[in-house]
Parts: sequence; C-alpha cells; structure tokens
Amino acid sequence: MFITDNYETITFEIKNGVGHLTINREKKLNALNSTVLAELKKILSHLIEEDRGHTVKGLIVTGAGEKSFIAGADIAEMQDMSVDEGRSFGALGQEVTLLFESLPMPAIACVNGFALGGGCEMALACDFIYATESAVFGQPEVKLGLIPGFGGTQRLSKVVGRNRAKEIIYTGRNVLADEAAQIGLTIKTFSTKEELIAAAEKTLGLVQRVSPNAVRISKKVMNSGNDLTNEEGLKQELDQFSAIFSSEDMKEGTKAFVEKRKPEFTGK
Ligand code: CO8
Repeated sequence: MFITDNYETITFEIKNGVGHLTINREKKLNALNSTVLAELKKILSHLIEEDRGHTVKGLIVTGAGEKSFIAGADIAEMQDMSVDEGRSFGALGQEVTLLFESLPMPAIACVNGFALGGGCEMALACDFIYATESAVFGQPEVKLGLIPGFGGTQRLSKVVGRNRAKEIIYTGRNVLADEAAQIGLTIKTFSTKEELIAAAEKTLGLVQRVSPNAVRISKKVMNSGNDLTNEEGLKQELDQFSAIFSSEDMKEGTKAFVEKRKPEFTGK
C-alpha cells in the first residue's frame, strides 16, 4: 500500500503511474514551513527507499491554487530563529532538494505563479521546469537580509550561468516567464495550469515507454557528473554504461529492436 495518507501540508496522488505531489498551503502561497519540509522528506524518502519506481514512474511537483507554486521559505517562522535553528532549517531544506535529485524517476516542477526563494530552489532540484506565462521566479532573500539557503547559490549558477545567477541573487529581482524561458531556467511555457500539467503528464507518459532502469541511471550519472570534472564524469558514464550490459532491460530493449517488436521493460 502506497503512503498517500494523513499529510497536513502536502497532497500526493498517483494517476497512470505518475505521482502528483502538491504543496498545499494555498492561503500562505504554499510557503515552506518546517511541517511542509518534514512531509516532503517523508514522501520523497518513501519514493526512494520503498517504492523505488515500481508504482510511481515519474513525479509532477506543483503548488495548490492558481497564484503560487511556492512563495519561498516561511518568513514568519524564520524571523525569530537562532543561528542553530536557522542551520537546522536550512539543512532540512537542503536535504529535501537532495532527495529530489536522488529520486529514481524524473521529477518535473510545474510552476504556476510565484516560485520565489525556497520555491525557486525546490524547482531547481527537480529534473527540469515547465511553467505558465504567469510564472514569477526569483531569489529575493537579500531583500530580507538573508541568502538563498536551500541550494540556490549552487544550483542556479549551474542552470543559468554564474554571472547571470549573481545578478539575480544580488538584486533579488523577479524573473518573469519570458525571461525564465530565454535563460533556460524553464524549458517550456504554457498558457494555463491545465495545459502545463497535461504537458508534464504527456512527457512522463513518453518516459514510461522506455527503460526505467536506463532513465534512473541516466539521471544518476547526469546529476553527479554536474559536480565532477569532464574526465571524472566520463569515467562514471563508462562505468555505468558497461554495468548496464548486465541489465534485463538492456537485453530486452536490444532483442526487441532486432526482432522488430515493442520491448517489454521490467526496470531491472
Ligand atoms: N512566508 C510566509 N508567508 C508568506 C510567504 C512566505 N515566503 N509568502 C507569502 N506569504 C503569506 C503572506 O504573509 C500572506 O499571509 P496573510 O494572508 O496571513 O497575511 C499570504 O501568504 C498571501 O500573501 P500576500 O498577501 O503577500 O500576497 P500578494 O499577492 O500581495 O504578494 C508575494 C505575493 C509578492 C509573493 C508576497 O507574498 C511576497 O513577497 N512573499 C515573500 C516572497 C519571498 O520573499 N520569498 C523568499 C523567502 S526567503 C527564502 O525562501 C529563503 C530560503 C532559504 C532559507 C534558509 C533558511 C536557513
């Protein structure tokens, strides 16, 4: 039985093999407080350690309502934190971003409205971002006397380039949907939230036709290669490329091609 139960601040449902994970604090524009982060940690850990891609073949991450994906970490909760409490809060947020990257299946951030601060950082931890024309990205932490604490100082540079990331972080300015697409922060833009979700479902439907094992290993090599030199990354690719020759999916995929039939992948 899959855990879809008893969350206070998130919802999780599975449709056609795709998990729909929604941050559900609409009145607070889905701001990330400790409860949201703890619940995200719980569901993501379950997907990694228990489900392991058996039931959930892809993940769509959204915010409840029409106005906001996630408007950042909860400022009201942060305002009275001590140094130690700030560290624990930052560590929990970072842990959640690492869990997104460790998922065995692709995760698409579907951004409708505000993706500010910790919201932009959660989207950056997903595999890629689809957005609506109403999307507003930004790292406004400096306006609060803070810095990005859920990975923004590291991941934003890797997606849009270091100097552009510096300009965005030093000014705290908004990045609207057109610019986000132009700088590669998002890869597709849609008019409505319905179209956005339908497109993400379609993409994850395509992913379900290929080898889950090959997708999982591609994700692992691409994510870890991001932090390696070219030479180290290529070595890791070669190690995984050769190891995959012992997989059932590789035997089935190549055999099916030669026999001119559709492959039946098991994910092993
Ligand atoms: N935290 C807490 N509450 C929030 C947040 C937030 N980030 N964003 C919105 N809300 C609440 C508002 O307080 C308001 O609550 P209430 O109705 O009870 O007064 C409700 O959501 C609706 O918001 P607004 O009335 O402000 O809606 P507007 O449409 O007028 O404005 C904005 C929308 C522009 C998005 C505005 O709400 C805003 O500026 N929000 C804050 C954006 C921001 O600065 N985000 C970054 C936060 S810092 C961060 O994310 C750091 C991450 C790393 C932390 C590491 C810690 C160690």
